[in-house]
Amino acid sequence: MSAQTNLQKDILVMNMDKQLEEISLEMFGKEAANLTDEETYYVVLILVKRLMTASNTNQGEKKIYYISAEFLIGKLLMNNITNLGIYDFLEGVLASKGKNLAALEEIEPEPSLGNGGLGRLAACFMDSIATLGLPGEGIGLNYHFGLFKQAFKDRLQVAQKNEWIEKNSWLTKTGISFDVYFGERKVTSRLYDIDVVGYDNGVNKLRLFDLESVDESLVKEGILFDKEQIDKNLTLFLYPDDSDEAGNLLRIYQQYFMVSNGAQLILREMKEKKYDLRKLYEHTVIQINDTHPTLIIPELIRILVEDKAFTMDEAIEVVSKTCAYTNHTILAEALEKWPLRYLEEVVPQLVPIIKELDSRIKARYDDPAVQIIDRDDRVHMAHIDIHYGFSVNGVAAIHTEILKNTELNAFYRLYPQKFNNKTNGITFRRWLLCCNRELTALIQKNIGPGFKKNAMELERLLVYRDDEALLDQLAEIKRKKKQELAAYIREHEGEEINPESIFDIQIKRLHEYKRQQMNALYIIHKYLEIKRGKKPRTPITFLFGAKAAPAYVIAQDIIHLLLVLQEIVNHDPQVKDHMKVVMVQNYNVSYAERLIPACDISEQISLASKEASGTGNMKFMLNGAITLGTADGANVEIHDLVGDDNIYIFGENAQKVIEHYKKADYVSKDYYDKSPVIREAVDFIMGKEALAVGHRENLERLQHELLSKDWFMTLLDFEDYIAAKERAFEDYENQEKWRRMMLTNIAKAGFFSSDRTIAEYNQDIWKL
Ligand code: 26Q
Repeated sequence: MSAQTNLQKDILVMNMDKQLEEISLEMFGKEAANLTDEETYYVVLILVKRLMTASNTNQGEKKIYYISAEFLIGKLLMNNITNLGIYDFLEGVLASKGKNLAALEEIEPEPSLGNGGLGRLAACFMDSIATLGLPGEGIGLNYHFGLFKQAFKDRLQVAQKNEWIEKNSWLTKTGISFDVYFGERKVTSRLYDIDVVGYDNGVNKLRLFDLESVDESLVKEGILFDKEQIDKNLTLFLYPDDSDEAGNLLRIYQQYFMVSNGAQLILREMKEKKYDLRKLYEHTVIQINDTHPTLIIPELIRILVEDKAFTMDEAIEVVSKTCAYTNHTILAEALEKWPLRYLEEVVPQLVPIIKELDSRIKARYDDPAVQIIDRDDRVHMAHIDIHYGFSVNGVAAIHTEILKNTELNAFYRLYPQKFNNKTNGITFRRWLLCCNRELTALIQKNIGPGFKKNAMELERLLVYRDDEALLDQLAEIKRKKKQELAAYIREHEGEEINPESIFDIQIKRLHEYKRQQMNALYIIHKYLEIKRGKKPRTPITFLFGAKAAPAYVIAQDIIHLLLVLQEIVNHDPQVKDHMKVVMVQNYNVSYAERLIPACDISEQISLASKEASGTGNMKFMLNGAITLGTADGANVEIHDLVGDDNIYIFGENAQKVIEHYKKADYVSKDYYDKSPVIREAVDFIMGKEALAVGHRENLERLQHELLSKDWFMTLLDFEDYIAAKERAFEDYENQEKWRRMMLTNIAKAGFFSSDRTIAEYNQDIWKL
């Protein structure tokens, strides 16, 4: 928009009042002032959609297609009106009709088209691609019930379907539809678009494919449905339970459905623009988000060979110059390896291509570590991406180093030039401007509005390090956000928390490597200390939010332990005024937007080497929370930026951890035997207080896991973790020091803007 003015959009904005009245009359037959809040939301939705349609589309000779199984976009109203620059104006227009803009947000349903970091990253990237004015589209699936909605019953997680699609939503049905073949079996797709508007810039599209014949009534109870009826179920859920073969096959059906549609969409546009397919890579770059969309590589090769008369050599060359791969994990179990037999069943047409890709590698290299089809006939998806893509990137400096030196070392030696790092980022529009308007205003008052487009300008806050007035205002905003969160939690969780207490927060996917169980052990430790009379000077509130994959048994047990602790601690008359524990239900993007601005201590405690990057850590820092974390993922870069005095780093480092795995010399039981502090906390899991409120089966399994295996080395770091937390709580008492730490963290967060990340992707990989 900077160059051309968005004339059409401007006219619509000028006529906003008239527009509102028109839509109101059309939809509900009444004047805007007489609408209910709910009706007002739908009127505003239509209005904002029209504004976005009237905005310029980012265009150019080359386009980035970001293909991903997840786009965790969150609610869109506030974000869209912020990016359109009409927040204040719309708020005023609505106020003149007696309506409150903020109240409308509660009405919007949250799509759950993602699970965690990887999906939220894709959403932040869409925002930054549009904001930088780059031509780009996201390609994904329109899951009707998304990831499940979480509730707690009997202190256990129960999964329900999340119905987010309504008659009027951000989705726009298009006329585009493709045939997708699973062998002889044909299904038909339908494309829906969601407009993504950049901050003070043009619009891009998120392309979500749906199954034309999808049947929501297939879902009977909770999230149960017939996994075999793929012509009805393909786009019902993200990550359907994959504990059995049918569930695994369904995931491959979904993946192929996504890439077949994506490939057809891309080639259709090449044709429309009359571009030469042999120059595909001059007009298209496909960023493959983890291995879930990997099949787009053999699919494009297949189409070029079968339909477009390319030789196999030519097709491979063109596709390899078009595709780039991002790795988000080093966990072996998260790297997809599909039995060849599954692919033969779902997409037999790709099997000859995959075999050809594999045999070319086998002819060139003997090393079994780099083969695509292994001895057990399993297809290693990441290996396809690395051999037949032109770029491989990790998502934080330490992660990329581990990939190069350890996990993917055999590949790094073959293709050193393909490897590069792109440290993750977050969009400051959602994670500062929208979720913390008070902090945004304070920053703007002191350093001007430049930081909204150039995040590095936040560093100018550093001159206020000793400015007491500003530090007080910062603390006042934090207090307000804590009060707001406390009120929300009272209403939604029925728990009373003290806004004057320290808010210590861990919110992320439930996984053993993220070590929510270590935090739980600390809570037990603290609880027992308080019982013995050692009370914290300032009370502490421990907050959690996490969903666990339904088939991940130990993760369910960890949730159970946290809920058991919540029950015990919050009802103990000796303890409840000194500490509280709350695990919120159905943690999602909207909840994160309330939790993060209210946080004092940000828990980033993964076992070093295991968290590729983390992005919650960046959101907390930007909102003035102090990180308590291991030297893992982007924590390392946060540490480098803020220095030793503004972060709490603890635990074994990544190199040492990797050595423990190599030597297989970590024995959790030894730590338990040696340390009374550890013993006491671990014993508590099966003690009489816990068993009085919890289920023996879950608690016993979890305790047994910790003592007999503890694959992610909880007990290794536990004592150091206690020490680091005590240091943090003690520093909190020195409010002058604490506030300065807050300011420093905010000031140094600019590097983690996803605008910076996307600029790097563009400069090094996409070259748009
Ligand atoms: C794989 C196989 C079978 C079923 C499911 C999966 C699967 C599903 C989701 C594997 C991985 C995911 C999601 C991973 C994820 O969210 N990774 C996170 O990505 C972030 C963005 O780069 C990082 O910041 C986090 O460190 C990383 O955990």
